[in-house]
Amino acid sequence: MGVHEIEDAKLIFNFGYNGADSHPIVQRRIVRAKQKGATIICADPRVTEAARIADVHLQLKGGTNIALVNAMCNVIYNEGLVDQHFIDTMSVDYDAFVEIIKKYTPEYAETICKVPAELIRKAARMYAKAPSAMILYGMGVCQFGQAVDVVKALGSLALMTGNYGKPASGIGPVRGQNNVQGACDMGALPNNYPGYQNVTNPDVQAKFEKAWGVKLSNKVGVPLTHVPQRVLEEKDPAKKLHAYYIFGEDPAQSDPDVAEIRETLEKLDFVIVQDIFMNKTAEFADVILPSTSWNEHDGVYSCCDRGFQRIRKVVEPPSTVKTDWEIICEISTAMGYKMKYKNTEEIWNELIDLCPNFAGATYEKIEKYGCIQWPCRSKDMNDKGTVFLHNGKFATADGKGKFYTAEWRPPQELENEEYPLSFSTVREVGHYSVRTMTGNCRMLRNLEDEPGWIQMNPADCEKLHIKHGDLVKVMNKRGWCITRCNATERVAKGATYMTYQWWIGCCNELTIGSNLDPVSNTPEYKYCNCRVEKIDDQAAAWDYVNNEYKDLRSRMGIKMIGEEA
Ligand SMILES: Nc1nc2c(c(=O)[nH]1)N[C@H]1C(S)=C(S)[C@@H](COP(=O)(O)OP(=O)(O)OC[C@H]3O[C@@H](n4cnc5c(=O)[nH]c(N)nc54)[C@H](O)[C@@H]3O)O[C@H]1N2
Ligand SMILES: Nc1nc2c(c(=O)[nH]1)N[C@H]1C(S)=C(S)[C@@H](COP(=O)(O)OP(=O)(O)OC[C@H]3O[C@@H](n4cnc5c(=O)[nH]c(N)nc54)[C@H](O)[C@@H]3O)O[C@H]1N2
Ligand SMILES: [Mo]
Repeated sequence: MGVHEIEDAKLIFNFGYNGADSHPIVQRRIVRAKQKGATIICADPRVTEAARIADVHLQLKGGTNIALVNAMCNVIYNEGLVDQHFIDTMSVDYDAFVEIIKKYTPEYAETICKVPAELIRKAARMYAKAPSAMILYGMGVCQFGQAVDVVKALGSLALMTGNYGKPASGIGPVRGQNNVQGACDMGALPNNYPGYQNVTNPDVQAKFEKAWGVKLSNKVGVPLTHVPQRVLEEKDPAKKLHAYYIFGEDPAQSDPDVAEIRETLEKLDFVIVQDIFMNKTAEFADVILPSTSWNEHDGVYSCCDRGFQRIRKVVEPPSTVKTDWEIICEISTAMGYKMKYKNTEEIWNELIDLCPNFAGATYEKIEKYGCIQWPCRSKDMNDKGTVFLHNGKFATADGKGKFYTAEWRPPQELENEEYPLSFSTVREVGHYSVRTMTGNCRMLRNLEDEPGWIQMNPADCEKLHIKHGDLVKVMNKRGWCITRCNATERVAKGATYMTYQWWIGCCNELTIGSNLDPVSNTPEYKYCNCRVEKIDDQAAAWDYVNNEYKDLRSRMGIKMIGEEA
């Protein structure tokens, strides 16, 4: 499917995704769908903008996604709302799936999710009866120790109602960053070459060895979130990591449990950071390589709908700064493998020649059509690629959709007496991820600045005798930070939310790094516990925040107009 189809959806099931803050342009299409008469169901523990305009808001307790999805499937099954023909002809493993969902009656799910059983029934009936329904999901699904299970369960919900292979249906991961899909497509994963060709497949290995004239390893690499363990705990010398080449990533700010990350970066023998700005991680680097930013180089991005799009250089970079690909070529050459390309098109042509699913996506065609959605296998100018991945049959080996769900597993760290609140982390509209880019922009800093906010229910604030805007200390057994209290009815009692953009109000001092999804290795950013403490001396706390911020910026060499470094 394509992102534009959202506008034509008859029903949107918006699940753990807050487009209004994360992707305002996508959210505009959701609003337009609503204006055109679409029904909207939103599953989110907060009253997000999507929840506000929804016909049904399933305000579940954080960390209970699969219980809710199973219960919706249970209702659809028990009330005979399934698409039996689709199930019979297009799927496998339905019986095993039914065995699991049987237990998840809406009443049982209510005890876990805290969503009234009748509301679950209402949402399930709406979803199943819609002429076509589209699921959009985001980090409220992915950032849990149980994440991939939920994605598959949502896929099964679409499967049992025949919601595939037609316009404005299916299940859409609204991929996070503009080019995160591209990073995966290009093989920036521990287990794949470009084009999702597995490193353990001998034929694939032989193909790349021949193309590059080298001997390649058939071992899967290390996922980002395994790095601390490989540095701090690994006993096997063959597996222990000694060096870390980091580019386009700021783990000291964006990885969970940053105290552990700092220890990891300190213990490593050698750290290279390649970035367009100074960041927290660069403070630990032995070598810093400055590179050009998105408007200073050419390239190709993939959108979340598998569409390749060109980006073009519009600004001449300073003469001392190279593009990321030139730096990689020079390092590679210095290490003994002569890597040389004239331009990005030459790199792209080599890539598409080695990836059958991308083979037809030439620069010429991307240029002509604006966007080519892979798979695009032929160079024929009329082949514009594939809009519907699962059209007529599924893109699996047997052409069938595979039913799957699992029992609910609670998050690893729950609220307790010492840390009575749940703690979750999300995004905000005015700042981007580790804030190097938006934090260096005066206009955006005027909009919102350190030390960020913690969203709390007003009843919890009252109990703690704190007011909206007060600085508070947020802590758990891993760490603490200082931030401002945002008293808001948008969050339920007992739950708190911070955005992960802030350097001083740094929520990743608290997040948990040890509960990874077993398949995706994504950490449980969306759930751990915390305690919020009132700060009596507000003036001293503001001094602390301002001094820490000033210190950090001066170490990073950030200087704003009209400001001393
Ligand atoms: N302005 C801005 N835009 C961004 C970014 C940014 O930093 N700033 N980051 C980009 C990136 S990297 C990404 S990945 C995307 C992410 O975009 P989103 O997927 O929208 O990410 P989040 O805001 O982290 O989480 C989405 C929602 O999940 C909800 N949630 C929390 N726990 C649960 C739960 O247990 N169940 C359910 N169903 N929902 C839950 C939260 O309340 C939140 O509203 O945004 C991208 N866009
Ligand atoms: N608590 C909490 N933590 C989270 C999340 C959460 O929801 N909660 N979300 C997680 C998610 S989904 C993501 S994607 C990560 C994002 O976290 P990161 O990937 O660490 O953050 P970004 O801000 O996307 O950018 C990383 C670095 O890339 C640099 N950069 C930008 N453009 C270029 C370029 O062209 N070349 C080079 N070499 N560098 C460049 C930026 O200056 C920045 O220092 O954060 C994760 N961390
Ligand atoms: Mo992301």
